Amino acid sequence: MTDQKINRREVIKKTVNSGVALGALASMPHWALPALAQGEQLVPFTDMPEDYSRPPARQGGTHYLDTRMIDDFYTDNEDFYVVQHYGQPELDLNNYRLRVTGMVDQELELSVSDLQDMAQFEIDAGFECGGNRAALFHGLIGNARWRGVALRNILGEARILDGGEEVVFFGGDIGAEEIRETEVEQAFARSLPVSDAMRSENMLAMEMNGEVLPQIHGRPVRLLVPGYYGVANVKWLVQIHVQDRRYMGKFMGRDYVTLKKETIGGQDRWVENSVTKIHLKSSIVRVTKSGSQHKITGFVLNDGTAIRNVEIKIDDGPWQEASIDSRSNRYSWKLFTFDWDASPGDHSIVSRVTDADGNVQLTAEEMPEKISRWENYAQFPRTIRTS
Ligand SMILES: Nc1nc2c(c(=O)[nH]1)N[C@H]1C(S)=C(S)[C@@H](COP(=O)(O)O)O[C@H]1N2
Ligand SMILES: [Mo]
Repeated sequence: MTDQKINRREVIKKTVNSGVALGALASMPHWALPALAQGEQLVPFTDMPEDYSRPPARQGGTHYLDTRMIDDFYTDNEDFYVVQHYGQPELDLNNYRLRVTGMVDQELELSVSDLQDMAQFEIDAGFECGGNRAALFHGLIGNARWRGVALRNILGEARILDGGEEVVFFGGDIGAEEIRETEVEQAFARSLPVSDAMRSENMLAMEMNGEVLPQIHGRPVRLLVPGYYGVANVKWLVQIHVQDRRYMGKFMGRDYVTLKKETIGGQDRWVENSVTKIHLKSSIVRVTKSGSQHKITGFVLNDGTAIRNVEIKIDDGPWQEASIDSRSNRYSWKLFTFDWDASPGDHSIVSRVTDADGNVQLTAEEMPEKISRWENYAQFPRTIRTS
């Protein structure tokens, strides 16, 4: 984390020393400057406003990042995107209890230290908000190393009873919702069928990138469901409830619901689905140059299925294979780079990812007809001017 900040300061110094755009730089805060290697420059996208930059995450608000700043495998905790729907509750950590209730043999009440005393594991996981989209240059995104307790150990301790089908995860944040002309208070909540909840990678996370889980990311504990969109990762988790039927709360049944046209057994139908597993997606986020050599960087996210390749297309050229960062692992994001011998002028560049099952990332035109803006995973052509 700190390495990167030092990096950015070093870059400011270097750039200032080389006398480039001194006035503009002096007025720019450090977070608006990309980390660059010596002699490297950021090449401007022409599809982005010239003065585009994003302030760091701060208490109380939402945050999406300037994806041109993506230069490292792990996202700084201060730059990881932030989304929530009912504010950011500050839970009293001394009196905090995670309750496990419902169709279990043994209900549980776990304090922060009870959770810390349980076996911990670590996992790299990247995710994006189900509402992430090209209009934000896909800034609702991040990748981190998480540490915490395996959800299935906790469910194992509670022992789910026969007939328990669904596990519901309640946050400590409560909002007022109007449902059929009646105002009711509801906690943010999401659910998983028992078989999905028992996956070994699901975590109750208490640390993010080696730091205590930041308050805005759900302190003291959040659920992490690797391979799923952000909405599954319930922050400020206070209760896990096992029940015998589907949970139909707002964020499962009404919001974060995609409406699209599908062919079902030969019949075209409009169908709705809750936002769950991350669709196969890649996007170019950054282009730098050193001398005349250009480097394209982008990310891939998906549900954890192995990736076959990422390809880049420049203007009307052929698809050419990019290199995938060797630190990539199953549930992390996968950063890719492509060395581009660019001729000066205006260009269109686009990436597409193919997974090991042969699924290819679709173009916007090939995407199913979709009403809601959730799950924006089409190829994202970018425009850029090289000199
Ligand atoms: N308790 C709670 N958890 C929540 C939410 C929320 O509103 N309340 N929002 C969800 C959504 S929609 C997203 S995209 C992710 C964002 O996680 P982050 O802010 O750590 O990036 O948190 C999820 N978990
Ligand atoms: Mo989200």
